[in-house]
Amino acid sequence: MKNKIISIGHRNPDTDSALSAILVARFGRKIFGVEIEPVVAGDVNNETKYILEKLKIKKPRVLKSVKKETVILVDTTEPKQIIDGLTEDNLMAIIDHHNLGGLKSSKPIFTRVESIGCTGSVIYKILKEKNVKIDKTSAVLMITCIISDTLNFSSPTSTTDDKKIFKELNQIAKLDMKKFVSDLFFAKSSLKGISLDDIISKDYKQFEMGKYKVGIGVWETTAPETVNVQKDEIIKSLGEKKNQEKMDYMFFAVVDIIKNNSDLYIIGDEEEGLAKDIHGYNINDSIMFLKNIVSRKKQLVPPLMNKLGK
Ligand SMILES: [Mn+2]
Repeated sequence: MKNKIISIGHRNPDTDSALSAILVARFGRKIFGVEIEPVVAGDVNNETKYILEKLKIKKPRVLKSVKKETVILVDTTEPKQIIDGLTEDNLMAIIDHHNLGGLKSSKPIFTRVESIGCTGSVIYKILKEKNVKIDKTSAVLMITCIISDTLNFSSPTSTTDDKKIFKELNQIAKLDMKKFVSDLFFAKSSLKGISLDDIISKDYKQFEMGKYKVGIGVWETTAPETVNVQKDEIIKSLGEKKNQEKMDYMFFAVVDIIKNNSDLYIIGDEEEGLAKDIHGYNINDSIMFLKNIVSRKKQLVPPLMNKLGK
């Protein structure tokens, strides 16, 4: 029997990551000519839960490590963010919208990485090229990827292509966007069932920058104060996480998705030096306010890599 084929995104899956795995599986026959099971590399967040319940889609199974499965990887190529057990031998395809993260392959594989707002938009382009008809539920899933990852087109990661794709998709989905975005962002910000540890780790990514290991967590919310009231405990936990994971630097940003600013938590002297060097702002009570900064990928990671190495 041939190995089972799965689609999966990065650890600590965000909405684009989880829904892209689902979309790839929904169109598995059309894109790859095979049956695919969508899985996630960790529990999905409240925003993802909300949209899956709304669309009556089953939550994907959580997979802790890859054994014999053949893998279609979505929304990352960064080895540090990939599920355990994934090697070049079981990698079949990559669909992503991040910087190339150093994955290798011994044989040619399907690879589609674009500089665009979300993996959902990349999947849309592939479907369009193949003349695949898109059903209403899939259109809503792709719209959700776009809105969630580009923060309703306000992040600098958002492109004109995402806007165009969104318009085409909403001719199928016919969503009342004002209500849709407000409900989605409400779910994104929800702290229901979320522990302090979840706040830090739900959207946390590790990076290798030169010889340094850097951890960056993000919490996107319409109400930063709901997280900032827990700042002292969060900073304490971030310090512990930094030690446990042997990180050289550990950052955490509370992103205000209405005003499009961030509160960057400064947990120690190393982080303070680096953040001041890069952004040049003062720090008040362990927070550096970053005006018009909302994107880890485009605004936090690149200047860190310029300082520390790629
Ligand atoms: Mn993404």
